[in-house]
Amino acid sequence: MTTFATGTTLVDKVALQNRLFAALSAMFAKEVPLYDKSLLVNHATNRAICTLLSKLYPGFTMSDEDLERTSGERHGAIRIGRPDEYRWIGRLFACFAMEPHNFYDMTCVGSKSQPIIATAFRSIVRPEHRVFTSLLMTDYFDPETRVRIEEVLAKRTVFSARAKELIEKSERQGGLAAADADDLIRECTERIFKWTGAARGHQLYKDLSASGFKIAADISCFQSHHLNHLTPNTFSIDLYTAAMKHCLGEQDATWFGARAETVLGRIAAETAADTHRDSMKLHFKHIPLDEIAKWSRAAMSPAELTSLLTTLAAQLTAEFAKPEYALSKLKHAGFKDFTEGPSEDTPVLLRQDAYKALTEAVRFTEEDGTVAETTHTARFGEIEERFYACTPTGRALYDTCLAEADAGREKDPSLPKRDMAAYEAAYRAPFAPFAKTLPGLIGQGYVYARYAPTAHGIAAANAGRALPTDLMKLVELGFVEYEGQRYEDFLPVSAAGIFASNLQQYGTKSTAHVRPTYSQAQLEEILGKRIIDSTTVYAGIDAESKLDTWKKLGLLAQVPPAERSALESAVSAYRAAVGFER
Ligand code: OOG
Ligand code: NI
Repeated sequence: MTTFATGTTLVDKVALQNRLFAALSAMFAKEVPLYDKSLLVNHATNRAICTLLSKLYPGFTMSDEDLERTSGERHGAIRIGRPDEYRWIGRLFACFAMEPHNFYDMTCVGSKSQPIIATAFRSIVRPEHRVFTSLLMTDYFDPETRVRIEEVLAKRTVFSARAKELIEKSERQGGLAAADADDLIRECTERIFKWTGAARGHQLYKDLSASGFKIAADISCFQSHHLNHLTPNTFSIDLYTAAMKHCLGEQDATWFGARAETVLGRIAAETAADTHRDSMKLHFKHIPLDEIAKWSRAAMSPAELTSLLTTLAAQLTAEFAKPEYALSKLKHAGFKDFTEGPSEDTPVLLRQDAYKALTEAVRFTEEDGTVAETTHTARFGEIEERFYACTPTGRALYDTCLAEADAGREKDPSLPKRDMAAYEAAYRAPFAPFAKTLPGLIGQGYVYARYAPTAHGIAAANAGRALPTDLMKLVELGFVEYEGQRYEDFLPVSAAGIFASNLQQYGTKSTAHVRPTYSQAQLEEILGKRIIDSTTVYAGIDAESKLDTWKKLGLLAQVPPAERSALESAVSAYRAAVGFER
């Protein structure tokens, strides 16, 4: 809480962000019953993972409240039509401490291109929520189509006068008092992001769809910036997707039980190595690092472990037999066959999957009073699991491995359905160059981390003990603690794939006389603010934590000057990127 000069108490913006996303989730659950049910499935599978871990690490517990907090984060996707709307959206998110990160140019991702440029709004450090925000570029089209799109878009008012007034007030005061904050959240859930099914410009909708521009139809003809999807976080995407396929009636209980045992077995196998704590830090971000460091792995014979896995898988199968998980009774279009992103054993970036877009009722009302009742298929149900943020070298390697893995998958797209084990083995192979543990990935220079001296380390330094500068050696000695930085952004190629598969529409080509090109500066101009490059932030946090750790352990003078000055430059770049005045 900040007390404003006049005595008004302002609500903390991050707390407000958490409330906004809880409210959006409740809104979306009412709009889309299948989303609501998918949260139940996610809760059950996350709970099962926690039960397994509590058996493996006596002392590990997770209350329902903690489970809700830890798995409660979300990312949404919205698609905007007009630059002025886009600027208001940027100002709106700033009221919730969310700033634009990265420029995604979807007009040049090869065969998956779309007439879209985008950024994602999120908090700068340790974000919990994010919104991928697209802008339709009307100059991608021939002049006649462009005018038609702009005419339809010109007629809508997404931001009410009250919403604008609240945003301006927040900017003036540096935040909002409780009652105003409630009002702004209400504007979000009852208007700005709400799905109404009300549309305008049916002829344009039909023409755009017929010419392969379904994405433009989706953006131009609706009356709000409705959420296209709202993606929760899972502790195990493999367990969740198996559960969804089972609950949607695509796979039977026997298949699910066996798959659950395999997936839980992999997690249990990982816990045998000490490095498993690193993935606990990644997934359970509300638990302090020193708490995680205290748990020790229970002694368990192979037979005991097998029996534990069988029991847990059977319990979960029984849970999903309850009527509330009969997702197959709801209208749906099935679940995707395979998960996007790295292989199951490679903890980098993120893995995503989804139930396919639903067909929903829409009513077009024209100015002359003509009404057309029809349907629209765009909103889908994504899930994700996040891993470590890559350095540019790690990212380049990922792109190469992914291209090879994708090519392999395309040769036999039905393999995951027929033989999951064979498919997983084939998909793992191209990612072999990546180490599978955090220390391995750090050693390869592929991911970013964050370091801090322990009390033990400071005591050793104060006692004048000679210490090495090698951070991982210091970790082994117990003098430094560390964690991997989680990847908090998006993957444009996956995003383009998501657009394509959900709109049943593949890449588009510009119909303008001269194909326009787009730049980050152009989107910054539209937003009226700079877009933060997230790699600069990950690199800066990594560098700052290294320098700070060495400093506190009295080791800075021993760091080679070239290394030290490279780290100092990374820190200055980071400060410059996040320290600008808004
Ligand atoms: C946005 C797609 C991007 C993701 O997870 O990559 C996205 C959209 O469908 O509008 O959400
Ligand atoms: Ni998404």
